[in-house]
Amino acid sequence: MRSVFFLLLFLLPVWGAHADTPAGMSTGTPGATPESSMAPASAALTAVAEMNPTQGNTVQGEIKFIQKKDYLLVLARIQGLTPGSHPFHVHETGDCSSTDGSSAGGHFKFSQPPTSGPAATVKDVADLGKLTADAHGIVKAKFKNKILQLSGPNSIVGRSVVIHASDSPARVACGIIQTLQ
Ligand SMILES: [Cu+2]
Repeated sequence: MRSVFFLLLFLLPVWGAHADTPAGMSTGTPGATPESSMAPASAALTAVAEMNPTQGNTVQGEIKFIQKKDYLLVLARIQGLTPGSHPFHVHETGDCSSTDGSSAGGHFKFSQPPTSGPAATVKDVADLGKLTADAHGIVKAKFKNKILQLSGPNSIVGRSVVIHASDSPARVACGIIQTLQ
């Protein structure tokens, strides 16, 4: 009898605590449900190219693409470059299997070129800008790109990013653009 009393003394606060937790959570649930149902949609608007070196190079890092309302935010974190300025582009084929990066093909082009807006007057829509590596070969940079998109007929998802040498068109790194799930 006495042991039952002690057992109750022990369990009651535990039950109490457990009873509080679901009640507390259920008050948060109505707000949490729309947020979690939005998560997959917002995740689809972010893509990453994991950059790997071509043969004879040590370039590594990632290029992240985040779709904002009016532009595509491009975040680059790359190491192993030679110091200086490196052009980088979206290339048409999502294939980095060749040792020299040539499998990525030529520059990405719109399959449905727009006739108006900023993209209509740009000569090379594949141009992402230049990565300027410091003395340690490191770049952390961000770019606002008003031309490229992660959805629609001209989406760059499934294409590749190629980083070039600073002094030649040689391809020093390649990565396939993939959406984050
Ligand atoms: Cu290129």
